[in-house]
Amino acid sequence: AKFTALTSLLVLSACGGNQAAGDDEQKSTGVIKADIGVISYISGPGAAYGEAITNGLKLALEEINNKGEVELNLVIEDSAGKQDQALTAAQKLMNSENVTAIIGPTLSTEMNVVGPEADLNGVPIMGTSTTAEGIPQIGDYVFRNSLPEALAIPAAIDKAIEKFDAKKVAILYGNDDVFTKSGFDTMKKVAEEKGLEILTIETFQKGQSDYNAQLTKIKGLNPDLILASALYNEGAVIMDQARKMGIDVPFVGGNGFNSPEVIKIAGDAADGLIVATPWYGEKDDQKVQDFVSKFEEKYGKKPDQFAAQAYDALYIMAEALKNAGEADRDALRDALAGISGFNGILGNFSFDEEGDVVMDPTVLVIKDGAFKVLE
Ligand code: 1QQ
Repeated sequence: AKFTALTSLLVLSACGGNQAAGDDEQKSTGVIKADIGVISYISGPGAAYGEAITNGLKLALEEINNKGEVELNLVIEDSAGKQDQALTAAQKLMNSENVTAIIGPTLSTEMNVVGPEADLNGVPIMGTSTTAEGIPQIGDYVFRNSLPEALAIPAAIDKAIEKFDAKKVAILYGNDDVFTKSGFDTMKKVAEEKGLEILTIETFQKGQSDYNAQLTKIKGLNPDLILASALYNEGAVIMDQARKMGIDVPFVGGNGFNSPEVIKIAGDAADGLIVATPWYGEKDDQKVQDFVSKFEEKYGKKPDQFAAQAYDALYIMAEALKNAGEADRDALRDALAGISGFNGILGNFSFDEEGDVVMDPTVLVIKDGAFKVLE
């Protein structure tokens, strides 16, 4: 009902051939075939997020196609972490008649512009790493399977208060990104609710390399904890500079910090970082361990949260396609909305009525250069 002239054209051209071709194929083979578009941050400063995501998707793709119930094909586009490039990629994918749904984009900042377009065009879209407030609420066609900051941050802060008897905090956040701003909003809200004293709120921008001014001020105020809302490249540099200045209190970060890149960039300085995540690779669970060993065999490194979330996402997509019974965008949207009690490597997963995630996080801390459960 709310289609603009331009988007209706897109929808018409996108749906025409697709339905007919899909029906023929299904009749002859019984197997539902679909192209899944992927928009991922695979070049630029945050490329490790997109690399992990596309690796997780490709591993799931092999397994799913081997089972033979559905036959998926990934059409992968790079967004470079940029809104305009993500939107161009989305338009290309939406115009392709064989693309039944889109996975991605990587950043909430990107989803904020891509999600409304996909929704208008009636193309189901599912973020696997978009964690800002309000993403699934963009529209009926917009989903995510990533643990939102609104669930991750309270869990991490609670644990940090309990472990370190924290009373005073400093907050540091990127004020030019949808995800880092949203993470900050949650941090501030939780700090206030928990009766923590907020000593100062400092900001930075993407690509910033010198945090001396912010960290000098924070050091002088002597907080018990630093709450930092950042993507890994800025977050790791902040921790490195903080430790060099003699700031040794724990940091609490959001989803952006939950990447092995933080340890790679910051080294020992990453010790004392607390995050909450739905993914823990050491979990004593056969499904998790099978995934970890297959991933390691294929890519020569352990999977991180972003790989794990993407892997589950393609399984959720495949499950929804089976339930939809055809490679049709509207049927797939309805089937996605109906996914409930899906048992993946991230545990038991359901969407709530707004397409948001229902899941329990685990709190981890970096110690001696590795993520460990914070007991
Ligand atoms: C977001 C995020 C980032 C950490 C994804 C890489 O959670 O942008 O929502």
